[in-house]
Amino acid sequence: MLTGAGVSAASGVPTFRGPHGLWSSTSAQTTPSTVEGWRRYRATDLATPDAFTRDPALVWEWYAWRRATIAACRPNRAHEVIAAWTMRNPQCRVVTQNVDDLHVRAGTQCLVRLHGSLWELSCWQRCAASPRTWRDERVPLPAPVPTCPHCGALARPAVVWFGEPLDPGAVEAAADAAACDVFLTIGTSASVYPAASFLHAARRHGAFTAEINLETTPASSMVDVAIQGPAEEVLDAIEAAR
Ligand code: BJW
Repeated sequence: MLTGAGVSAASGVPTFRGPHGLWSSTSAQTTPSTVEGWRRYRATDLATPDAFTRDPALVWEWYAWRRATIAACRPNRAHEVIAAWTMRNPQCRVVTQNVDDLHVRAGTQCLVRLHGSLWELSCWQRCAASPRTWRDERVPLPAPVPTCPHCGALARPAVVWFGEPLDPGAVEAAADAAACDVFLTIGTSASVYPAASFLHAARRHGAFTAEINLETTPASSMVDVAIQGPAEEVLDAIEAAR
């Protein structure tokens, strides 16, 4: 299955797109310590290597705010049901675009994290002395911008920004997971690639496909069954019916 920000919405983690998403409006004019404040910014102001080059402090402020928000969140029923499926069935694999760790905290097995983790950092200069990524769960982080403990250069969040390649191992594991009999796409706008392409791959493989989402997405017309509803309720009902 492929999951996106909608799976964490009921936990209080803001989605990116949609009416309540982080990138849904440019009109709010409050300080960026609230969702409304951050809505002034576009994806290209915050989630690209160019944005980080231009203003690392702004980008880090956004990530520090998201880390603080997410640290206060707990996995919801959608995470719990998905985790239970992976515990019961080792063939059930979860490919997530989410960087929030809530699938991990729910106990999900066989998890592929396509876009990295908000709780990991890497050296912006990719210095030879530092590991590829390292864990840093401090909330708040040292202001304004954390540095590489090995070379003193800027550290960056170990997430995948627009225009950056995904980890080849994660892409391979996701492609492997898409070679399945049943493929679910849950709580994702299905608008970001290559993540969205795994549904196409599953269809080519002959999988039965289903979507669970509050709204219609580009995936809705492609799947065998599109269920419109909140993931935490739909998954709970499916689990209760077993
Ligand atoms: C609920 C709900 C509830 C709410 N229940 N549902 C092919 C075609 C076109 C473009 C491209 C292409 N291939 C590559 C591109 C370019 C680009 C791309 O996809 N652009 C599109 C936007 C057009 N892709 C890339 O740049 C990727 N890199 C790449 O391809 O590199 C190639 C390369 C090769 C070699 C050298 C160099 C480069 C990288 C993409 C990285 C995406 N990064 C982000 C930020 C991650 C870090 C962070 O979080 O800060 O990932 S962007 C953002 O979008 C984040 C998400 O993981 C991702 C997907 O969002 P998601 O999860 O779908 O959330 P939303 O908000 O969009 O949707 C939420 C949904 O939930 C909605 O539908 C709601 O209705 C629903 N919902 N509540 C059920 N309770």
